[in-house]
Amino acid sequence: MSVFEAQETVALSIDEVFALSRRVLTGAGLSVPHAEAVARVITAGERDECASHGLYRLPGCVMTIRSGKMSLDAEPVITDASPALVRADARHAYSLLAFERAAPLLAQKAKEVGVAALVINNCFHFSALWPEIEQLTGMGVAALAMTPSHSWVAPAGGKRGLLGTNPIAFGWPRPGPHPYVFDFATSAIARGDMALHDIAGKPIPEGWGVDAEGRPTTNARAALDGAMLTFGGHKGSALSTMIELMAGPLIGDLTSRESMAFDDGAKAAPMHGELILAFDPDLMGGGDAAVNAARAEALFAAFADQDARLPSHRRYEARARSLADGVRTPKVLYDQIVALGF
Ligand code: NDP
Ligand code: PYC
Repeated sequence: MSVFEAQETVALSIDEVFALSRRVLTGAGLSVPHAEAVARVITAGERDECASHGLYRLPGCVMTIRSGKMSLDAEPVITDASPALVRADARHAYSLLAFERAAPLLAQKAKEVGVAALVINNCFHFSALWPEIEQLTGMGVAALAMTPSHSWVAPAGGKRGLLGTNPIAFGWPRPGPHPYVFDFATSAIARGDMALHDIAGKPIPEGWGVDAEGRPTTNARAALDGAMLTFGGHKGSALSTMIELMAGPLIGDLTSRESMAFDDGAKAAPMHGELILAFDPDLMGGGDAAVNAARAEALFAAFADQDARLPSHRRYEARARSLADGVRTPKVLYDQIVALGF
């Protein structure tokens, strides 16, 4: 349920969401290829009712553009680094164009070698990972993506920000339009969702954050100003640390703590790297691909047998609704976008 339930909304078609996003981003100075790559992902977020990574992000994008830290037009440099490695240097621009340009080569390499990696370096990153995972499953490969962010999250047992909200996402290709995909922050909730609680004036559940003195709080603003907590205690903390390492030092890029230091109070989007792994089920399965795919389908069917839903099922239902009827975005968020003046 949305934290803005029962509040005034504005109706928009999917095309209007894209046009609004593109207008704001180009108006703020982003080049057309970058603006359209970002607008596509914001539109997908709004369409799938992922409010924390939909239109709500536009004011933050404008703040990032105006920070002076980001390149507004750098063309990503894609390098065929080895039989199993693609490197994409985003050159201090947003990550999304670099991903779009490099993803086909990543999938091709996975199909040639079995498993391949895409390393994106030097990128500003604000987006949900599932749109990237869905692009890869659409190319017939399984995929795993992860990225640091800013050091807003205390490690298990700690009280101060050290780790990022560090999302991890996985996708498995399936027959039909709906792959198996999960995508979650390793903090108890995405920071975007915590901020939406603050805007809506709603309390947060215990366990999401601590205040600036390290005391448990149900006040979203206090937790945003203090520290967020990991999901699953020490388990989320360890998974988040793995992401810091795998999408940080392993790929020669910044940790969340280093990204925060780079930001130096500008309040721009995090700047770091991203690691995306792709796996070819045919090559790795080593046997009859159709039999292996059917065994995966049997696993998914067993969820339905006990009325358990698969991750992304809510998104796919929201997508169908939005494509038919458009979206309703909270007026308070829409007004913030209009106030940007583009
Ligand atoms: P959620 O906790 O809302 O959802 C996490 C995943 O769990 C989704 O795939 C969701 O599917 C699934 N899920 C939720 N409830 C159930 C259920 N009852 N049964 C089965 N599956 C379920 O997400 P988060 O708040 O953790 O993250 C939100 C987004 O924020 C992510 O897309 C992430 O990429 C993004 N993010 C980006 C960051 C960045 O640095 N770029 C940092 C942190 C987060 P469904 O959507 O269908 O509900
Ligand atoms: O919601 O945690 C978040 C987030 C961080 C960077 C982009 N989104």
